[in-house]
Amino acid sequence: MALFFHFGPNTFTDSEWGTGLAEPSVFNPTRLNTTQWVQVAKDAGFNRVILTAKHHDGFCLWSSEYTDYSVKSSSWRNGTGDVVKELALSAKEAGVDLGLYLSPWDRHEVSYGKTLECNEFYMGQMTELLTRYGEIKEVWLDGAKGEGEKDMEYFFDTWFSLIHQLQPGAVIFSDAGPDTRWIGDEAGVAGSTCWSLFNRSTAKIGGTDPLSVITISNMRFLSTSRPSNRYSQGGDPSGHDWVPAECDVSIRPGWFWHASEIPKSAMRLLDIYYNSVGRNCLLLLNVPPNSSGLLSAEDTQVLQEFAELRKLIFSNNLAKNGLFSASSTRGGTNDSRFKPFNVLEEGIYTYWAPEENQSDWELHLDLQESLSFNVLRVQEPIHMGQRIIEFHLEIKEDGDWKKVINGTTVGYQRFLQFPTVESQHLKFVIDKTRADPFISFLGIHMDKFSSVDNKFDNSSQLHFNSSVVLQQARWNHFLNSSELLQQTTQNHAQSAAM
Ligand code: FUL
Repeated sequence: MALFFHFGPNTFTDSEWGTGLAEPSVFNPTRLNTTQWVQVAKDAGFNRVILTAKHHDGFCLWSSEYTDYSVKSSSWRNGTGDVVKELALSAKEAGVDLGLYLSPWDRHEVSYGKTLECNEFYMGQMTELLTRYGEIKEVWLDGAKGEGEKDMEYFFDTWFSLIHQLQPGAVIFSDAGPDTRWIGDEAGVAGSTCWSLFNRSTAKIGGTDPLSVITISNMRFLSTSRPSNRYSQGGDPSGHDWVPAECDVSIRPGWFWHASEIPKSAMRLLDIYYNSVGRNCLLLLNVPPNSSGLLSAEDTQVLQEFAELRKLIFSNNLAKNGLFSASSTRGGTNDSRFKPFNVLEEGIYTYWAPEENQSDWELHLDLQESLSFNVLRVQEPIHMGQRIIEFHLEIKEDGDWKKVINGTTVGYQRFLQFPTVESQHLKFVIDKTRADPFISFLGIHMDKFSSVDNKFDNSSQLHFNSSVVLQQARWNHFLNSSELLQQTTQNHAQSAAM
């Protein structure tokens, strides 16, 4: 998971897509503290941060030699400041990865629209960013631009070669990869079938966004959502390229900070987590720094609660004392390399493998006592590809096997929620696979917070896909903040006592 920081003149002018005409002097974050940004990320369990080094307005958060439209023309630190540098230092000190977003669409730059000139300008700025600030782990770019904007060609392949040449370890994000792809929506929701396999040639980077105006909390701004893309959401089991998806979503309605907006609740973030991280994706959560240059207290509070929820649910694997057996084990039951018990070890490098050429693939689990649970967590050792197409979970109830939930695709990590069940015996069955299936992790968990039982009842299902406000109201109904805080405090007290 990574935190996204949208920051720049828009933060001070209450806008989303800046026109590129805002005076540089508007940029004046008097208390800017990138160490706080990184610490918040780290404390909430995010190990990467990505900054909008330049958004569509063209204002550079570093001092670029290719334009004066940057921090050097602002009054912030008398024009000597460099946000990218400060963030790079804070991230390095904290051991958190750094990524940078350099928008190709530049509404300030006069060469925008002149293909050769503008591509050179973009590559010049990219070179500055990738040679001045140490190791960059991700480069983020998109093809977004407003309707009626000047036409020009972006030399994507040349850019990608330059990036890989200057930063061989950097992952490049765009609508079509090459290394990680946009999931196709800005809600943080992946397809319930989600392959890392993909055909890059089938996807297109960008297009023209409709400049629709939406009203939230009496504030009007441009909708930044792009048309949804089902191909990106699901990936492609026959795809030739390995391009895992990244789900970008903002903690607030807008990408930039606006005084009038409030963050989503921790319960909403948990739901997003199930639908992104729990569906084989990276989650890129935007938490916009405010006009003081800090992450706002209400956002950091929600992030802490979100981290606490994940800990309460996922730190206790109910399968940990279980006895595992399998339909078959490669090398026989005495071969410890592929034994079913390996699925209890965290990570992807130890795994259960069945004998070759089987048609049944089952993992049996005896919990040694009857337990209640409502979440399944599965991982595949993806260094050997993504293989599983369909699977299901069964429990033994009154002597009979009963199906609890069906799923499609696992990949790096898959979470499945279902109404709470109680049993001592479970069977994880792989129904369809592209090649011999392997399982590297299997967890059984109890989520007491999502009220998933209500999620599965028809009346509440009606509301489930509705607006943030409705969802928030719904979550608040099940768990209000003070209840969660109480739980959090109790938990801290318990760990302190241990
Ligand atoms: C989009 C942009 O238009 C938005 O402003 C935002 O930066 C989002 C993450 O990507 O393409």
